Amino acid sequence: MIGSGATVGMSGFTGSGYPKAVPQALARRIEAERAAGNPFRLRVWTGASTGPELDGALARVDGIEFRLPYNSDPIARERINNGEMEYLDMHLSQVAPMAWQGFLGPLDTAVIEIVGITGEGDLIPSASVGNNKTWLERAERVILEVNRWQSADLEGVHDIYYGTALPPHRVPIPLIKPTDRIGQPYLRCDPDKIVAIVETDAPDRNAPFSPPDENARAIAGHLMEFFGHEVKKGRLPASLLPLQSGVGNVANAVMEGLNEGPFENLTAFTEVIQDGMLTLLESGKLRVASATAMSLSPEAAASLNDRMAFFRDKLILRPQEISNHPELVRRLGCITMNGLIEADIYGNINSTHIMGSRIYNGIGGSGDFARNAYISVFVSPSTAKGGKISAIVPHVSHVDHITQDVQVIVTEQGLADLRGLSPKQRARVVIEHCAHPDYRPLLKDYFERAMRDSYGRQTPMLPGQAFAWHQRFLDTGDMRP
Ligand code: 0RQ
Repeated sequence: MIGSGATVGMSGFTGSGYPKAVPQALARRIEAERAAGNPFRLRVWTGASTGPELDGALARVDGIEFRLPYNSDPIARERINNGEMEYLDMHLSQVAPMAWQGFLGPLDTAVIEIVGITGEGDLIPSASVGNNKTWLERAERVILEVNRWQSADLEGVHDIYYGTALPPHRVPIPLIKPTDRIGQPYLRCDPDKIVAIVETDAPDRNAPFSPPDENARAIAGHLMEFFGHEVKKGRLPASLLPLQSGVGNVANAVMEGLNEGPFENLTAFTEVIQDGMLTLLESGKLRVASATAMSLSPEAAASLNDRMAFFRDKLILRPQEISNHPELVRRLGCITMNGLIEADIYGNINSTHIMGSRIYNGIGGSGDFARNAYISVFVSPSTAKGGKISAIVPHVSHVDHITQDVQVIVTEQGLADLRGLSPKQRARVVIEHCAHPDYRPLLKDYFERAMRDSYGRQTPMLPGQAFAWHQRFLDTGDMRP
């Protein structure tokens, strides 16, 4: 059912709801074919990152020729950075429309994890929705994995919207509040396309989060103070606005900070529900979380499974083209909070590439949310690798979010509010409030020399020196002189 060179659309988003059995069987087949002298590689599309049984298993046997739109598997990451796998890192809201527009080529087979099939033949989605609706519609044939491990109480949590169309037939999406349900709880699939059903009983494998350290707590503290100030100034309501929180340890810690903060009646219009958001739902501070996937530590996933009856009316899982829809993010006025690899003094953000060329994960949904946010916040410790790397640099080595899409940067050192500031004003605030003391004088020195010697004074830059810190790290393993 899946031949060499096939394009396979799999379910799965940030380690949840991905197929577990078929990808591993494919990996064994790939090894056997290769041993028999037959090269066998696939093009793999998903919602976002998956788990070791999918990306890990296929990458280990070098079975992926091309991958989109997001990856966080370490083996696949290594293959990509060695140049052995082509990787298209995309805005997650754009994957389904681009597949429909025909921009990505044909889709041969969909392999989708579900929780069950109703008597009417509808599919009960699993712990993530991602691009499943689109894969089921676009693929020539469908293989289903019915996973008994997922809670049967997931039924009813999902809201699958079937009203999207291609231009010139597109209409507004009738979602007014994050709590709105605008679709149906089930995925549809033409039964004639279903060529196999596989039963599994296997957990989603998500990495545990590290407990919030001092830096993460400091970042959360600065943000809580900022939100309080904005409420006082009348620029935010007391219940804030719909929150989006990105992936990663720091983003998770910010959620925990909100749990200790004064804000009540919160809502989330986000992409993934991490442990911290579950805690907020449990405490009642958060009323409802709309997303496309759960992304939980093993302990939180087990606890959610046990207590799904409590959580189910507080969770809504939607297709990622809806959870991340730029028009909805702009209209709802989301407060977006995402992690970064590095920021520069002007407020450009690199979320994806180490030293400009090695991919870490991908842009994910951060671009969908940041550009369209009411307030776009980026959070990070001010240094990485024990202080050998500054997260605040003269110039980012790769750009994911341009300065116009970034309003606030927070590190453990402080918060830079960049709204309404020109590039030179931004640089002074970022250096003063966000940079680590080890690097602050070096950044000031660079900026002053750029002010003096730069070709122009709008965004002062010394092209020959802007990447000197990155080069020094590559040469010596430390950005510091
Ligand atoms: O690597 O674990 O090997 O030490 O990057 O860094 O500080 O733990 O941060 O977990 O919050 O992730 C940008 C990667 C931050 C994430 C990123 C190294 C650091 C560590 C992780 P080690 P932290 P977080 C919606 C939003 C893009 C997608 C997105 C991300 C590792 O937030 O993937 O936002 N964002 N999606 O040591 C070298 C630097 C570094 C560095 C950090 N400057 N140089 N290494 N690291 N800064 C959700 C979805 O889209 C699914």
